[in-house]
Amino acid sequence: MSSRRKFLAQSAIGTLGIAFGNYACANKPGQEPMGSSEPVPTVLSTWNNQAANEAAWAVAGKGGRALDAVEQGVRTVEADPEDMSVGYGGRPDRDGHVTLDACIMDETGNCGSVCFLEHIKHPISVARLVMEKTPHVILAGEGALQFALENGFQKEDLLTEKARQEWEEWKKTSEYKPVINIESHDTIGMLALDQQGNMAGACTTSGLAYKIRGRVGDSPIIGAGMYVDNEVGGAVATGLGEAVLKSLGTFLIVELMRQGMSPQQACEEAIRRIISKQEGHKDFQVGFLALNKKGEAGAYSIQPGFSYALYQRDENKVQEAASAL
Ligand code: SD4
Repeated sequence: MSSRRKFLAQSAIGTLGIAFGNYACANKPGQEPMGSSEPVPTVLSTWNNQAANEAAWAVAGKGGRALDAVEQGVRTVEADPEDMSVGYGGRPDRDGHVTLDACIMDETGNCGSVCFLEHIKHPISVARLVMEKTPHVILAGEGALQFALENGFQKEDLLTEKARQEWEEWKKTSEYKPVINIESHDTIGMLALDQQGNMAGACTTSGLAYKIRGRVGDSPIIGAGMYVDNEVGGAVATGLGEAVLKSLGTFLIVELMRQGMSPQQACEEAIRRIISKQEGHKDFQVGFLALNKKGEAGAYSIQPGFSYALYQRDENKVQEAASAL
Protein backbone atom coordinates (compact mmCIF):
# COMPACT_ATOMS: atom_id res chain seq x y z
CA MET A 1 0.00 0.00 0.00
CA SER A 2 1.35 3.47 -0.82
CA SER A 3 2.27 5.49 2.23
CA ARG A 4 -0.54 7.93 1.46
CA ARG A 5 -3.19 5.22 1.23
CA LYS A 6 -1.80 3.55 4.31
CA PHE A 7 -2.04 6.82 6.19
CA LEU A 8 -5.59 7.40 4.97
CA ALA A 9 -6.52 3.94 6.18
CA GLN A 10 -4.87 4.56 9.53
CA SER A 11 -6.52 7.90 10.00
CA ALA A 12 -9.93 6.47 9.11
CA ILE A 13 -9.45 3.79 11.78
CA GLY A 14 -8.29 6.46 14.24
CA THR A 15 -11.39 8.56 13.59
CA LEU A 16 -13.72 5.60 14.03
CA GLY A 17 -12.03 4.69 17.27
CA ILE A 18 -12.48 8.20 18.58
CA ALA A 19 -16.10 8.29 17.44
CA PHE A 20 -16.77 5.31 19.68
CA GLY A 21 -14.87 6.85 22.57
CA ASN A 22 -12.03 4.40 22.17
CA TYR A 23 -8.41 5.51 21.79
CA ALA A 24 -7.13 1.98 22.19
CA CYS A 25 -5.72 1.41 18.69
CA ALA A 26 -2.07 0.31 18.70
CA ASN A 27 0.51 2.97 19.53
CA LYS A 28 0.45 4.79 16.22
CA PRO A 29 2.53 7.95 15.73
CA GLY A 30 0.71 10.84 17.29
CA GLN A 31 -1.34 8.73 19.66
CA GLU A 32 -0.58 8.47 23.32
CA PRO A 33 -0.06 4.98 24.78
CA MET A 34 -3.01 3.96 26.98
CA GLY A 35 -2.55 4.69 30.63
CA SER A 36 0.41 7.04 30.17
CA SER A 37 0.17 10.32 32.03
CA GLU A 38 3.73 11.50 31.31
CA PRO A 39 4.01 14.22 28.68
CA VAL A 40 5.06 12.75 25.32
CA PRO A 41 7.68 15.14 23.91
CA THR A 42 6.70 15.85 20.32
CA VAL A 43 7.72 18.03 17.40
CA LEU A 44 5.27 18.46 14.54
CA SER A 45 5.91 20.57 11.45
CA THR A 46 4.50 21.28 8.00
CA TRP A 47 5.88 19.71 4.81
CA ASN A 48 9.05 17.66 4.58
CA ASN A 49 10.90 19.53 7.27
CA GLN A 50 12.59 16.60 8.99
CA ALA A 51 15.84 18.54 9.44
CA ALA A 52 13.97 21.31 11.23
CA ASN A 53 12.36 18.67 13.44
CA GLU A 54 15.84 17.32 14.28
CA ALA A 55 16.96 20.76 15.44
CA ALA A 56 13.82 21.20 17.52
CA TRP A 57 14.06 17.69 18.96
CA ALA A 58 17.61 18.41 20.13
CA VAL A 59 15.94 20.89 22.49
CA ALA A 60 12.41 19.61 23.28
CA GLY A 61 13.35 15.93 23.32
CA LYS A 62 16.29 16.53 25.65
CA GLY A 63 14.72 18.48 28.49
CA GLY A 64 14.75 21.97 26.91
CA ARG A 65 11.88 24.42 26.57
CA ALA A 66 9.34 24.07 23.75
CA LEU A 67 9.75 27.76 22.91
CA ASP A 68 13.48 27.35 22.28
CA ALA A 69 12.78 24.19 20.31
CA VAL A 70 10.41 25.82 17.81
CA GLU A 71 12.70 28.83 17.37
CA GLN A 72 15.75 26.63 16.72
CA GLY A 73 13.74 24.31 14.49
CA VAL A 74 12.38 26.91 12.10
CA ARG A 75 15.66 28.86 11.98
CA THR A 76 17.22 25.97 10.05
CA VAL A 77 14.67 26.49 7.27
CA GLU A 78 15.02 30.29 7.35
CA ALA A 79 18.76 29.88 6.75
CA ASP A 80 18.38 27.35 3.92
CA PRO A 81 18.65 29.01 0.47
CA GLU A 82 17.14 25.90 -1.15
CA ASP A 83 13.83 26.47 0.61
CA MET A 84 12.21 29.07 -1.61
CA SER A 85 9.21 29.76 0.64
CA VAL A 86 11.00 30.85 3.81
CA GLY A 87 13.68 33.37 4.84
CA TYR A 88 16.94 33.50 2.87
CA GLY A 89 16.31 32.29 -0.69
CA GLY A 90 12.56 32.94 -0.46
CA ARG A 91 10.80 34.00 -3.66
CA PRO A 92 10.29 37.75 -3.90
CA ASP A 93 7.19 39.86 -4.37
CA ARG A 94 6.33 41.02 -7.86
CA ASP A 95 8.74 43.95 -7.56
CA GLY A 96 11.66 41.70 -6.63
CA HIS A 97 11.72 42.26 -2.83
CA VAL A 98 11.88 39.35 -0.38
CA THR A 99 9.43 40.23 2.40
CA LEU A 100 9.02 37.95 5.39
CA ASP A 101 6.28 37.10 7.91
CA ALA A 102 6.75 35.15 11.17
CA CYS A 103 5.19 34.61 14.58
CA ILE A 104 5.91 32.71 17.78
CA MET A 105 3.86 31.85 20.87
CA ASP A 106 4.89 30.40 24.22
CA GLU A 107 3.23 28.28 26.91
CA THR A 108 2.01 31.31 28.86
CA GLY A 109 0.05 32.77 25.94
CA ASN A 110 2.67 35.40 25.16
CA CYS A 111 3.29 35.96 21.49
CA GLY A 112 5.25 38.09 19.06
CA SER A 113 5.17 38.66 15.34
CA VAL A 114 6.78 40.49 12.44
CA CYS A 115 5.33 41.04 9.00
CA PHE A 116 6.44 42.66 5.75
CA LEU A 117 10.00 42.50 7.13
CA GLU A 118 12.91 42.82 4.67
CA HIS A 119 16.64 42.06 4.86
CA ILE A 120 16.66 39.94 8.03
CA LYS A 121 17.45 36.25 7.68
CA HIS A 122 15.76 35.14 10.92
CA PRO A 123 12.39 36.84 11.29
CA ILE A 124 11.37 34.24 13.88
CA SER A 125 14.04 35.50 16.28
CA VAL A 126 12.91 39.10 15.72
CA ALA A 127 9.33 37.96 16.48
CA ARG A 128 10.59 36.40 19.70
CA LEU A 129 12.27 39.66 20.69
CA VAL A 130 9.05 41.57 19.95
CA MET A 131 7.36 39.19 22.39
CA GLU A 132 10.04 39.40 25.06
CA LYS A 133 11.25 43.00 24.82
CA THR A 134 8.27 45.11 23.83
CA PRO A 135 4.73 45.66 25.10
CA HIS A 136 3.46 44.89 21.56
CA VAL A 137 2.59 41.78 19.57
CA ILE A 138 3.21 42.79 15.93
CA LEU A 139 5.82 45.00 14.29
CA ALA A 140 5.60 45.61 10.54
CA GLY A 141 7.81 46.71 7.65
CA GLU A 142 10.27 49.56 8.23
CA GLY A 143 9.58 49.62 11.98
CA ALA A 144 10.24 45.89 12.31
CA LEU A 145 13.50 46.31 10.38
CA GLN A 146 14.55 49.24 12.57
CA PHE A 147 13.78 47.21 15.71
CA ALA A 148 15.80 44.25 14.37
CA LEU A 149 18.81 46.42 13.52
CA GLU A 150 18.66 48.13 16.92
CA ASN A 151 18.80 44.68 18.48
CA GLY A 152 21.90 43.52 16.66
CA PHE A 153 20.49 41.72 13.61
CA GLN A 154 22.48 42.14 10.39
CA LYS A 155 20.99 43.67 7.25
CA GLU A 156 21.40 41.16 4.40
CA ASP A 157 20.38 40.68 0.79
CA LEU A 158 18.00 37.71 0.92
CA LEU A 159 17.36 37.40 -2.82
CA THR A 160 19.46 34.50 -4.10
CA GLU A 161 20.53 34.18 -7.71
CA LYS A 162 18.19 31.23 -8.19
CA ALA A 163 15.17 33.16 -6.85
CA ARG A 164 16.14 36.23 -8.90
CA GLN A 165 16.33 34.17 -12.10
CA GLU A 166 12.93 32.59 -11.46
CA TRP A 167 11.47 36.03 -10.84
CA GLU A 168 12.98 37.37 -14.10
CA GLU A 169 11.37 34.43 -15.88
CA TRP A 170 8.02 35.10 -14.18
CA LYS A 171 8.11 38.76 -15.24
CA LYS A 172 7.94 37.70 -18.89
CA THR A 173 4.26 36.86 -18.42
CA SER A 174 3.60 38.31 -14.94
CA GLU A 175 0.80 35.80 -14.60
CA TYR A 176 -0.33 35.63 -10.99
CA LYS A 177 -1.82 32.24 -10.20
CA PRO A 178 -0.69 30.61 -6.96
CA VAL A 179 -0.16 26.91 -7.74
CA ILE A 180 -1.36 24.27 -5.31
CA ASN A 181 1.42 22.50 -3.38
CA ILE A 182 4.15 24.05 -5.49
CA GLU A 183 4.18 27.74 -4.91
CA SER A 184 2.83 27.25 -1.41
CA HIS A 185 5.29 24.49 -0.64
CA ASP A 186 7.47 24.59 2.43
CA THR A 187 6.35 27.44 4.66
CA ILE A 188 7.15 26.07 8.05
CA GLY A 189 4.69 25.96 10.91
CA MET A 190 5.96 24.03 13.92
CA LEU A 191 4.53 22.91 17.26
CA ALA A 192 6.58 21.41 20.10
CA LEU A 193 5.59 19.74 23.34
CA ASP A 194 8.44 19.48 25.84
CA GLN A 195 9.20 17.08 28.69
CA GLN A 196 7.61 19.49 31.16
CA GLY A 197 4.37 19.19 29.18
CA ASN A 198 4.53 22.74 27.83
CA MET A 199 3.69 23.65 24.25
CA ALA A 200 4.92 26.42 21.95
CA GLY A 201 4.50 27.20 18.26
CA ALA A 202 6.21 29.10 15.46
CA CYS A 203 5.47 29.92 11.85
CA THR A 204 7.72 31.61 9.27
CA THR A 205 7.44 32.30 5.54
CA SER A 206 8.30 34.52 2.61
CA GLY A 207 4.61 34.32 1.73
CA LEU A 208 3.17 33.87 -1.71
CA ALA A 209 5.62 34.30 -4.55
CA TYR A 210 5.14 37.44 -6.67
CA LYS A 211 2.52 38.86 -4.31
CA ILE A 212 1.61 42.54 -4.47
CA ARG A 213 4.15 44.58 -2.52
CA GLY A 214 2.98 44.98 1.07
CA ARG A 215 0.85 41.83 1.11
CA VAL A 216 0.80 40.07 4.48
CA GLY A 217 -0.50 36.52 4.80
CA ASP A 218 -1.79 34.36 7.63
CA SER A 219 1.61 33.21 8.91
CA PRO A 220 2.35 36.19 11.22
CA ILE A 221 -1.23 36.46 12.49
CA ILE A 222 -1.83 34.78 15.82
CA GLY A 223 -4.90 32.55 15.51
CA ALA A 224 -4.59 32.35 11.70
CA GLY A 225 -1.19 30.88 10.83
CA MET A 226 -0.50 29.55 14.33
CA TYR A 227 -2.11 29.36 17.76
CA VAL A 228 -1.22 27.69 21.04
CA ASP A 229 -3.16 27.46 24.28
CA ASN A 230 -1.14 25.48 26.78
CA GLU A 231 -4.32 24.19 28.47
CA VAL A 232 -5.45 22.51 25.25
CA GLY A 233 -2.86 22.31 22.46
CA GLY A 234 -1.87 24.12 19.30
CA ALA A 235 -2.32 24.32 15.55
CA VAL A 236 -0.43 25.63 12.50
CA ALA A 237 -1.50 26.38 8.93
CA THR A 238 0.03 26.39 5.49
CA GLY A 239 -1.33 27.17 2.06
CA LEU A 240 -3.26 30.14 0.74
CA GLY A 241 -3.03 32.67 3.56
CA GLU A 242 -6.10 34.61 2.48
CA ALA A 243 -8.26 31.50 3.00
CA VAL A 244 -6.75 30.89 6.44
CA LEU A 245 -7.22 34.54 7.45
CA LYS A 246 -10.90 34.42 6.50
CA SER A 247 -11.45 31.44 8.80
CA LEU A 248 -8.94 32.02 11.65
CA GLY A 249 -8.33 28.31 11.27
CA THR A 250 -5.77 27.65 13.98
CA PHE A 251 -7.74 29.48 16.68
CA LEU A 252 -10.80 27.53 15.56
CA ILE A 253 -8.94 24.22 15.79
CA VAL A 254 -7.71 24.89 19.33
CA GLU A 255 -11.22 25.88 20.42
CA LEU A 256 -12.67 22.72 18.85
CA MET A 257 -10.10 20.63 20.74
CA ARG A 258 -11.08 22.47 23.93
CA GLN A 259 -14.65 21.31 23.31
CA GLY A 260 -13.49 17.71 23.09
CA MET A 261 -12.55 17.05 19.49
CA SER A 262 -9.40 15.10 18.71
CA PRO A 263 -6.70 17.00 16.78
CA GLN A 264 -7.66 15.08 13.63
CA GLN A 265 -11.36 15.87 13.99
CA ALA A 266 -10.61 19.54 14.67
CA CYS A 267 -8.40 19.85 11.56
CA GLU A 268 -11.10 18.19 9.45
CA GLU A 269 -13.78 20.55 10.74
CA ALA A 270 -11.62 23.63 10.05
CA ILE A 271 -11.06 22.46 6.45
CA ARG A 272 -14.79 21.69 6.12
CA ARG A 273 -15.58 25.29 7.13
CA ILE A 274 -13.28 26.68 4.44
CA ILE A 275 -14.78 24.36 1.83
CA SER A 276 -18.34 25.23 2.78
CA LYS A 277 -17.81 28.99 2.95
CA GLN A 278 -15.15 29.80 0.39
CA GLU A 279 -15.92 29.47 -3.27
CA GLY A 280 -12.92 28.59 -5.35
CA HIS A 281 -11.49 26.17 -2.79
CA LYS A 282 -10.96 23.60 -5.56
CA ASP A 283 -8.19 25.85 -6.87
CA PHE A 284 -6.19 26.41 -3.73
CA GLN A 285 -4.56 24.47 -0.94
CA VAL A 286 -4.82 24.85 2.82
CA GLY A 287 -3.30 22.35 5.25
CA PHE A 288 -3.64 22.30 9.02
CA LEU A 289 -1.69 20.45 11.71
CA ALA A 290 -2.79 20.17 15.33
CA LEU A 291 -1.29 18.73 18.50
CA ASN A 292 -2.93 18.25 21.87
CA LYS A 293 -1.37 18.09 25.32
CA LYS A 294 -1.28 14.28 25.23
CA GLY A 295 0.94 14.39 22.16
CA GLU A 296 -1.83 13.29 19.78
CA ALA A 297 -1.43 14.81 16.33
CA GLY A 298 -3.89 15.64 13.53
CA ALA A 299 -3.34 16.66 9.91
CA TYR A 300 -5.76 17.51 7.12
CA SER A 301 -5.82 19.52 3.91
CA ILE A 302 -8.15 20.52 1.10
CA GLN A 303 -6.08 18.98 -1.71
CA PRO A 304 -3.92 15.85 -1.65
CA GLY A 305 -0.19 16.41 -1.40
CA PHE A 306 0.17 18.08 2.00
CA SER A 307 2.91 16.34 3.97
CA TYR A 308 4.09 16.84 7.52
CA ALA A 309 6.91 15.67 9.78
CA LEU A 310 6.21 14.19 13.20
CA TYR A 311 9.00 13.53 15.70
CA GLN A 312 7.98 11.40 18.65
CA ARG A 313 9.57 8.57 20.64
CA ASP A 314 12.88 8.97 18.80
CA GLU A 315 11.25 8.59 15.40
CA ASN A 316 11.15 11.44 12.87
CA LYS A 317 8.68 10.54 10.12
CA VAL A 318 7.24 12.35 7.13
CA GLN A 319 3.69 11.38 6.18
CA GLU A 320 1.08 12.67 3.82
CA ALA A 321 -2.06 14.11 5.38
CA ALA A 322 -5.50 12.89 4.44
CA SER A 323 -7.40 15.42 2.36
CA ALA A 324 -10.96 16.45 1.62
CA LEU A 325 -10.80 16.37 -2.20
C1 SD4 B 1 1.00 32.72 3.03
N1 SD4 B 1 0.41 30.73 4.23
O1 SD4 B 1 1.75 33.69 3.07
C2 SD4 B 1 1.50 31.40 3.55
C3 SD4 B 1 2.08 30.61 2.42
C4 SD4 B 1 2.37 29.19 2.76
O2 SD4 B 1 3.53 27.23 2.30
O3 SD4 B 1 1.91 28.59 3.67
N2 SD4 B 1 3.20 28.53 2.01
O4 SD4 B 1 -0.12 32.77 2.52
